[in-house]
Amino acid sequence: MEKSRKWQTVQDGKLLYLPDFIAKEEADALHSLLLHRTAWQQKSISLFGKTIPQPRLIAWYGERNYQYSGLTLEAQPMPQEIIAIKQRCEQICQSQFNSVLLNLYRDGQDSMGWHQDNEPELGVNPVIASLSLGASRMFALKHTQSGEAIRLELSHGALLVMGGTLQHYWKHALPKTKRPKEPRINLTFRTIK
Ligand SMILES: O=C(O)CCC(=O)C(=O)O
Repeated sequence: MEKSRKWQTVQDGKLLYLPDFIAKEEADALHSLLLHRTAWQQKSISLFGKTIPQPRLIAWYGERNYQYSGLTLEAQPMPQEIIAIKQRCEQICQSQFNSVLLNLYRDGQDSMGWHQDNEPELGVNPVIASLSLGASRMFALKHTQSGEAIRLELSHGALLVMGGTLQHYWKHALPKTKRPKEPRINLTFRTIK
């Protein structure tokens, strides 16, 4: 995709991709702070009648609890350094966020399966701002009807924003990789209505 500060229109949705949203030194400091200071949790989900630990660690900050995949995440107050980044994302997106999900992928075997961020409490056409810190990983999008695929390498300090009707028509995932990978932290800013 083109490296511009403008929304890119894709089939049934829009994306904004800023590979250099945060400069390296600042991204290094934020990655290290979040890695060591976050009270990371590993939740379990039910899949085909089995309870299995999610292949990643998470934390949830905001004003409200969040329910997804049968889990309830208890809201914790957002730390000041995350509020500062949230405000910069809000400026770029021209949207307000009141919550953030942090994901820690400890290595290439940690992952996120295909899903849509379409829980009713996110609103009809949610804007989701996703900041990447640490190891670069492939992010995959797939149109649910046409099968069109988009792959983006999300590197240290990159911001990807999903908007418009994208969550109605596209699934997204962070696949596992066999390549050796250092930890990656992802912050997805959202609004819980
Ligand atoms: O880690 C990522 O880039 C994806 C995160 C994601 O899909 C989500 O939190 O819904």
